[in-house]
Parts: sequence; C-alpha cells; structure tokens
Amino acid sequence: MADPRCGFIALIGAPNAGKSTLVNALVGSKVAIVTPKVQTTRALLRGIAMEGEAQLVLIDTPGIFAPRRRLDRAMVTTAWVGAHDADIVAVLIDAKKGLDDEAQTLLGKLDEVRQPKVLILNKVDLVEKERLLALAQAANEKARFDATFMISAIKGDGVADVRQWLAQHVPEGPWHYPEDEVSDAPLRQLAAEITREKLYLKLHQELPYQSTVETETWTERKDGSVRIEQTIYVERESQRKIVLGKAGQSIKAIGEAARRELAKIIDKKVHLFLFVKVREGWGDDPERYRQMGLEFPKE
Ligand SMILES: Nc1nc2c(ncn2[C@@H]2O[C@H](COP(=O)(O)OP(=O)(O)OP(=O)(O)O)[C@@H](O)[C@H]2O)c(=O)[nH]1
Ligand SMILES: [Mg+2]
Repeated sequence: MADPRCGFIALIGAPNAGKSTLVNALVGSKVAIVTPKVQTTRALLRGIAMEGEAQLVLIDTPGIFAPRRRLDRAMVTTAWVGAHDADIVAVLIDAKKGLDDEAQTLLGKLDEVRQPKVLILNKVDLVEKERLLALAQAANEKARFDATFMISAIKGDGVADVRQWLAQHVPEGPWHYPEDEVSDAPLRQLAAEITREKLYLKLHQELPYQSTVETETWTERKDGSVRIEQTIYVERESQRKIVLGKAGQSIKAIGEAARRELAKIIDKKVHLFLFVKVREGWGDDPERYRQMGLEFPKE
C-alpha cells in the first residue's frame, strides 16, 4: 500500500463561481449550500474527500469581491485566510462570465499566494470550446498556474480529473480526519445552513443578506426523531413580516423544505421549529460573527 497523503485545498473565486458546488461534487455528498444568488457562503467550511491513499480537505470559502458592509469584509478576509493556510489553492472562474473585473482583480492578487495554484474554469456546459481555450490562455497570462482544468461542477464533467490531480499533489502525511467523515461542520451548523439556503431560494433582493440563521436546540428524542429549534435573525420588523409571509405561508414553505432535506441527510425524522426575530444591526454584533465562525472586523 502506498503511503498516506493529506492536504488542505482552498477553493477561491468570485461569488457564484461554483465553489460550493465543486466542493460537494468532490466530496460526493452535500456538505455546502448552493444557491443561484451571490454571496451564499459566509464562512470557511471543510469538506473531506478520499481518493486512493489521499485525503483531500477541501476548504470552501466565501466569494472574493469588493466588500462594503462589515459582514462582506469579514467574508472576503476569511476567504484569503483560507487560501494562505492551504497546501494548494484552486482558483475558480465562471467560464460564462469570463475575465470580468472581479476575476481580473482576483487574478492580480495571486502573486501573493505562494502555494501551488490550479486554475479551474467552471460552468463549461454554458460555453463554446474556442472561447474556453482563449479564456484559459488569457488567465494563464495573468497568473502562474501549475495546472488548468475545464469542468462542469454541476454535471460532474472533469471533476474526477481535478480530484486525481489534487490527490497526487497533496503532501505525504497521515490523514487528519476519519476516513468516513465528509465535513468538519457539526450537524447543528449544517442544519442552520440548510435553512439559510431555503431562505435564499425563497426570498429576494436584500433580504437574504440581512438575515442569518442559528440552531438554538437539537434534541434527540426517544422515538429516534430529532427536535430542532432555529432562529432566523432579520434587521427590521418589515423584514420579519416578509419572512413570515401572508398567514405564515413563507416561513412554512422555508421550514418544510429545510426539514425535508435535513431528514434526508441525517436519515431521521425531523421536527423543525423556526422563529423569526428582529435584531437591529445584527451585522454589527460580534456574537453573530462568532456563531458564524467569522472574525469580527473592527470597522
Ligand atoms: N451551468 C452551471 N451552473 C453551475 C455550475 N456550477 C455551479 N453552478 C451554479 O452556479 C450557482 C452558484 O453556485 P455556488 O456553488 O453556490 O457558487 P459559489 O462560488 O459557492 O458562490 P458563493 O458562495 O456565493 O461565493 C448555482 O446556481 C449553481 O447551481 C456548472 O458547472 N454549470
Ligand atoms: Mg459558496
């Protein structure tokens, strides 16, 4: 048997490039939430994949963009911290969007990243081949990459090649996690994230960005089911009304979708109770950042 290998791979890229989709595809199960909206991922999350004797610890990061609010700054900082702490950095670019301002800025900052870097052009299912080759060339002129991949994270095309390359390039060394573990996040956190995903899918404009979800209690019951209570924090009373919806229709749909998915993931019956609370300025409350696993930026 070959010696074990193990390493940390940070996936960085602009919001919506498909980082979380790729983490899920590499891991082979859903550990990170995915939505069509930008800025879905807020904190670092480790997904764990096995490939032969190699354990790949994939670090899903928030998208890198020009931050405005305090929460945005915390997210972008945490993404770069993820990159600097990793053994390998994978840079995702949305091939459909190409080298737009966000991608250019990101590529320009890669000089500071010392680790081996791979370029991953994602969403190739949406783009013609000639454009892809031109894009790969242009990106490689802007930054130095050790390898380039063209994939569709959503369809799985090219994902096995990425996994194999990473397995060959992570350092030799013992595994950090048990072989059957898929994520380092506790179930309570995954549960909060699943509810946040449904919120993002159901609500629009600024609302998703002005809300956060926390799991308050998680109780295993004698009959084998789980009772989970969560709080959705919003900024204003008017937002609370929208989250609840007419006659509570909206919160009911969010809760039902979250409950169903959670039950599937943990393979138990789930009783999910959602509460919506107004916490004005939660985006400036250090405790909310601690709950999310983010550093609280001083300003
Ligand atoms: N067509 C297509 N869509 C994709 C592909 N990969 C991801 N998507 C879609 O792109 C959107 C964003 O995907 P995410 O995985 O949430 O992107 P992300 O980079 O994690 O985004 P943030 O967490 O906001 O930074 C979702 O609607 C995905 O379904 C792909 O290969 N092809
Ligand atoms: Mg994400």
